[in-house]
Amino acid sequence: MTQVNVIGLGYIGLPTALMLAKSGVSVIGTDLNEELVKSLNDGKLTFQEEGLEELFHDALSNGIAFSNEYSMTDTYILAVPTPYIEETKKLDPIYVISAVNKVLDVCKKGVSIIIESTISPGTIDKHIRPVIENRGFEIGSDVHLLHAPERIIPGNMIHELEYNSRTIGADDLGVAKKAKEIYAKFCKSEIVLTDIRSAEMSKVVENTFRDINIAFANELAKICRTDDIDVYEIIRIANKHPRVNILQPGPGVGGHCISVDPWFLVGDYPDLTNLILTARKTNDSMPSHVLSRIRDIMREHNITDISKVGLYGLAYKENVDDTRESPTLQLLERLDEHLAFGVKVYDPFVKENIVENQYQDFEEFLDEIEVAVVMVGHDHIKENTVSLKDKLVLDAKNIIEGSYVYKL
Ligand code: SAJ
Repeated sequence: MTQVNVIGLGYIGLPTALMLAKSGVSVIGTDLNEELVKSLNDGKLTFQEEGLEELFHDALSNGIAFSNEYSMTDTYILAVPTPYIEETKKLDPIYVISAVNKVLDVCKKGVSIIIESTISPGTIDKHIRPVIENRGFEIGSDVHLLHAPERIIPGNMIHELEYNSRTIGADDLGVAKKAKEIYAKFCKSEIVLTDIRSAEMSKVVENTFRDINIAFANELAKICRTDDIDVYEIIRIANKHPRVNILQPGPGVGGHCISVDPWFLVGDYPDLTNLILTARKTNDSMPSHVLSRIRDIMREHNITDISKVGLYGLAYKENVDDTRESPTLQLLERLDEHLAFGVKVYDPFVKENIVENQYQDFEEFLDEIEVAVVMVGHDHIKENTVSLKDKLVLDAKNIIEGSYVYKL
C-alpha cells in the first residue's frame, strides 16, 4: 500500500492528508506544532471548513495518524508555509528547506519529495536542489523532486480537492506519473504533467491573474465614487458583453495567496512587473479607501467619536475563520497609524479575541455602534440584515440594499 507522509497540517496539508487517507492511502500527518498534533489526535479539528468534520471522521476510520515526527517512507508531500520577506518582496524558503532536510534525515532511497507549498519560480533550482546535493544525495536516483501546487479555495476546499484540475511538475515523466497515481486516488479532474519551473510559474501566475482582475474592479469603484456612479451597476451591465467578466470591488484583498504571490514576481522581476505592482498597490489601498468612506459618513452625520464605528468581519473573506492578511486587520492598522482607537469589531467565525474591542456577542456589538461597516459577506450577516436597520451602514461587499446603506 502506498504510504505518504504529509508535512505541515495547516489549511492545505490537513485537508490533503485527510483526503488521501479517505481514499485508501496510508497517511501520516506531521507537524512541528505539538498543540496542533495533540488536538488532531484528540479528535479535534484546528480550523473550520465546510465538510472537513466528515472528512476527518472518514480519515480517522481509515487509520490516519498524526505526529510531530517525520516518518520513514518513500513519498512526502510538503505543505509548509512560504512567507515573503517584507523588504525584498522575495520568497523566504526557510520552512521548505528545513522540511526537506528533515525528510532527508529519515527517508528511504529513491524517495519522492512533492512540494505543494506555493514557491516563486526558480525556488527549487535555487534553494532546494543545492540543499539535497550538499547532503550527498543524488537527485534523480536517491531523491526525486516534484512540485504539485494546490489550487483549493477556502470555503470550498473539500469539493475543489476532488474536482479541480491539478499540475504536477517533475524532472522525469515516470516520476511525475507515479505521483499522479497518488493524486488520482481522490482528484477526479485532469492532472497535467509538466516540468518543475512551469509548475512553479503557473501557480504564481494564476493568483496574480486574480489579483490584477480584482484590482481593476477596485479601481473602477474609486473612479465611480468620484462621480457618484453606481460601480456595481456598471459592472453588471459590462459583464453582459460576451468577452467581459469583471470581478467585484471590495475592502481589500486578503488571505495568504492572492495578496502574497504577486509579490514573488515583483521581487524577482522588478523591472518587468509594472502592471502587477500597480495592481498590488491598488488592492492594498482599499482599506484606506474604506476609511475615507467611513470619514465621509461620520462627517455627513456629525459623528465625531470613532468608537461608534463597528467593523463586521475579521476573516479575509466570507464564511471562513482565516484572518491572514485580512482587509479588516489592514484597516485596523491604518486606524492605529492615525491614532484612531476604539473601533469595535465582530466576526461570528473568529471565536477568540485577536484584536482590541472585539466582541463575541453580535447584539452587544450592535448596541455599541452607530455606523456598521460590512467588511466580509458572511452568510450570517446576509441572514441578519434586518438587525442593521437602525444603523448607518457602509457595505463594502455590496450585499445589503436600503436607503440607509452606503457603498464603497
Ligand atoms: N476578492 C475581491 N473581489 C472578488 C473576489 C475576491 O475583493 O471579486 C477578495 C476576497 O474578498 C479576498 C481575496 O480577494 O479578500 C482573495 O479571495 P479569493 O476568494 O479570490 O481567493 P483565495 O485567496 O481564498 O484563494 C486563492 C485562489 N486562487 C485563484 O482563484 C486564482 C485559490 O484557488 C488558490 O488555491 C489559493 O488562492 C491559494 O492557496 O493559492
